[in-house]
Amino acid sequence: MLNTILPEDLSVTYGLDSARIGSRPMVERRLADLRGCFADEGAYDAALAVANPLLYAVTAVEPSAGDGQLHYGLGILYPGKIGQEYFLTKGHYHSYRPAAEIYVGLSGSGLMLLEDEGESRLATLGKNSCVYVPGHTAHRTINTGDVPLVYLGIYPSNAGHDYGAIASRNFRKIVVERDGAPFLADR
Ligand code: S6P
Ligand code: ZN
Repeated sequence: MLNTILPEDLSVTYGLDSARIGSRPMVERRLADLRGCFADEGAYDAALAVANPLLYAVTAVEPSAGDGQLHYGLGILYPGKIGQEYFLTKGHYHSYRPAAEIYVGLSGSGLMLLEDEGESRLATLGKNSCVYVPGHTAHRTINTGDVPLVYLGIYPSNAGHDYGAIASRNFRKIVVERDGAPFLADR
């Protein structure tokens, strides 16, 4: 097994400022890619009429597939708000629903919104904090600070991403700034 792993996948060096790993491609999500995610559609359209900023980017490291193997993504989520709602990731279930994930916060400060069919919960993610995302749980990352939130998400190689399920029902809760602090509100 070991001899099937490329040297560049065995150890990587990353930058906290850009979350880049060398010249590896990053999946980039701009404001226009997040239509339907933010609750305040008027504020979304107004912001998009002015600019289409980069909200987040992820570099995936996928050394090997197969039973027992792990993949990880290095993500950077920039600070900002649409209306009162903080910048966020699209969010997803794993296609293989039992697949859990561990998020390791590297820098910045934020939250993860976790939802299953019955419950919505917030968990702190940032420098010095980790989040365990159980299987069968939709997860979204939210930057509540004023600097980029950088994190690793480590998941089984067979997890896959299901964006459709969450795009059709959306998260039931939103995280907005209220009285200068993050607040979990109904959508
Ligand atoms: C993958 C893991 C992360 C996300 C990243 C971007 O399972 O949860 O690497 O892909 O945070 O979020 P999203 O919802 O656009 O994939
Ligand atoms: Zn995930």
